[in-house]
Amino acid sequence: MTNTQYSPVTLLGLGAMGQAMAAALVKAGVPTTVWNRSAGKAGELVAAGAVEAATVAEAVRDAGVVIAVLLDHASVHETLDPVAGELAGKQLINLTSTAPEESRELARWAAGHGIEFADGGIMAIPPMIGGEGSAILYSGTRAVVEAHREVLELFGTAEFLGEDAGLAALLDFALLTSMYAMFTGYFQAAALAGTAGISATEFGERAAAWLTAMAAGMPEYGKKIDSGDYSADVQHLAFQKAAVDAMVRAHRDAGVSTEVIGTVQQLINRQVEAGHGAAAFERTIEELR
Ligand code: FVH
Repeated sequence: MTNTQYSPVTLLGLGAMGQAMAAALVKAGVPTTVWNRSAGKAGELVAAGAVEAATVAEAVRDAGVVIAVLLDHASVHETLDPVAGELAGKQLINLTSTAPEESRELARWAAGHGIEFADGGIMAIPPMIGGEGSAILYSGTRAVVEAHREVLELFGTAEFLGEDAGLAALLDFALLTSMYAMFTGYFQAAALAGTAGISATEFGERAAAWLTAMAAGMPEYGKKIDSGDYSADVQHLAFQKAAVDAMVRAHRDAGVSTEVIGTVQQLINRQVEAGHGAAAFERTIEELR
């Protein structure tokens, strides 16, 4: 049964994420209209109380807020451009993963059509939606997020970052970058461990414990970076170079590619060659800035 305390929500896109979000809305009694490009994905949602629209125009007509959870920036335009007129005066939240500049472009597009816009970065996978640990970062027009905060909190913690529509996507992608680099580091390391007959599962358990302990040091790394003072009493870059050079040799000796650890080696080498061997490891960020 729908709950009249909520204004109607239209959700565009019923992929894995869109379905999880629509299910959370329906479960809470939010009047929910769904649309998906290809048919056959709304069955369970309709059975649970959602309304399926045949067209995007029909879907957005009576919406209090329209939420797009599509594949990418191009699919957002492909879906919304034809209904820009119908969206005028309405509120739109894009939860599709888009690069920050793409989010800003969407904000300009929306403003040009009289649409109030906020963008979001989903820090969760579909099974997490509505549960503990699910969080969504928002930026753009604060009023859009605040007007629908109660509904948005059904997906996960809703954090508003600021008026720059690209900010949520930027932080989302920064966090994802750290995750991709961490998992790729695990793949590199598991390949090395595998040459000694250690399964990726067993190594994964060890790596998870090790990385959890090490990750606690990140804010301290951040303090050093933010201070700009890269002086180091111990474990300076020349020391790190010796260790990473040995790790690269270990991979070569074992017949394993050095692509991931080799990139770390190159960054450290460039800093040492530039005369920063006595500086802290954190100075490696200067190679990336
Ligand atoms: N799934 C996840 O773990 C991640 C978590 C973090 C955030 N991402 C982003 O969320 C967006 C949606 O992801 P998804 O998991 O729902 O993705 P899919 O299951 O692949 O569904 C894609 C939907 O997009 C529709 N679609 C694709 N192209 C078009 C188009 N040109 N016009 C209209 N709709 C389009 C697709 O429709 P169909 O193929 O079923 O017809 C799906 O509804 C995404 O940005 C993630 O990066 C999820």
